[in-house]
Amino acid sequence: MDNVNRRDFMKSIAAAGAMAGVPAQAAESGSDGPVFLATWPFGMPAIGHAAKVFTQSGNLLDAVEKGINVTEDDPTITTVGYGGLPNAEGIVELDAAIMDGTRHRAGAICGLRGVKHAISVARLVLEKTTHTTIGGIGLQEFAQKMGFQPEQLLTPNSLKKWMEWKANPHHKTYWISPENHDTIGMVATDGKGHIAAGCSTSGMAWKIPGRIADSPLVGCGLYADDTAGGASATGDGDIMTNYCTSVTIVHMMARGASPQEACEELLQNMVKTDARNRETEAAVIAMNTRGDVGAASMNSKMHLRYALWKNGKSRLLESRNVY
Ligand code: SD4
Repeated sequence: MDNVNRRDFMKSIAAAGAMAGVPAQAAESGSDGPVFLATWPFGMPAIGHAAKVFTQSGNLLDAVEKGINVTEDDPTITTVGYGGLPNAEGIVELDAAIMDGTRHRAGAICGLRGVKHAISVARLVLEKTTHTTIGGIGLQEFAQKMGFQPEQLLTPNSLKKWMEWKANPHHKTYWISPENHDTIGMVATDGKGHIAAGCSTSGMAWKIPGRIADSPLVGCGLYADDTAGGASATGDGDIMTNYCTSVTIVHMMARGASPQEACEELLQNMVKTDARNRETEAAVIAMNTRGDVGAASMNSKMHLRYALWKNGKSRLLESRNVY
């Protein structure tokens, strides 16, 4: 059965189920309360904290922001915030974005230097300005105006790694290895149909200064829309940007695909358009407005494990590889 037919089939099953009062099936379906979904094992403490913030404040965007701050604070995570591996010049540059599916507005920042809470700066772009995305010198000034004090984001470990890379006469440039990528992406619902999403990354290690990939681009690294759901992406952003991964997944869900079907179809479509993408390190997560979730990775080279907080419990789950 091809994907489109399979989706129609799934939709007809879901419709029949709804008529009979049976909930539709999905990879992880059914929840009355809030649900938090995040990429990678380091998403576990992030969703735990997000759930706590949501319980205390009832504010979904606060929950996503503060949850992601936990990952940004951790110096042992070399791909996000403090301790993230730097660009080719040895400077840490952070990308982040946050999106409110209710207002259908996002705040995003690209190439932020000297502030570890990149998602919080993105949140302030959303809340305090009429812009969506800020980068360059203006971003540094904006962060300062918002009260962020400059801080050193290199740790002894990340500095050492950069010096080793720099000193190696055969060093590869602008490459990805399991060591030097992994974005925190989070999608959340309050259990009442509202969706929020956020992501934060130091991007590809040793990147050309100023390089911007998928994470801070609305529709690529993240997307949230209360009419359908939300999604986030992790992997080789130089490739994934070309597929507008997150908005594509959300639009598939709007047309009736389950989050799991949408994630898998997105990755399959990447390979249909270019067979070389079979080797791309790419993974996606998604959630619909009912709190059903899905996750898929391109292949075992970058097998995504993801964190799910649902019905009061956190679990680490395995995504499905499409190749
Ligand atoms: C980037 N997509 O900057 C990010 C990195 C990432 O898993 O997500 N890696 O390309």
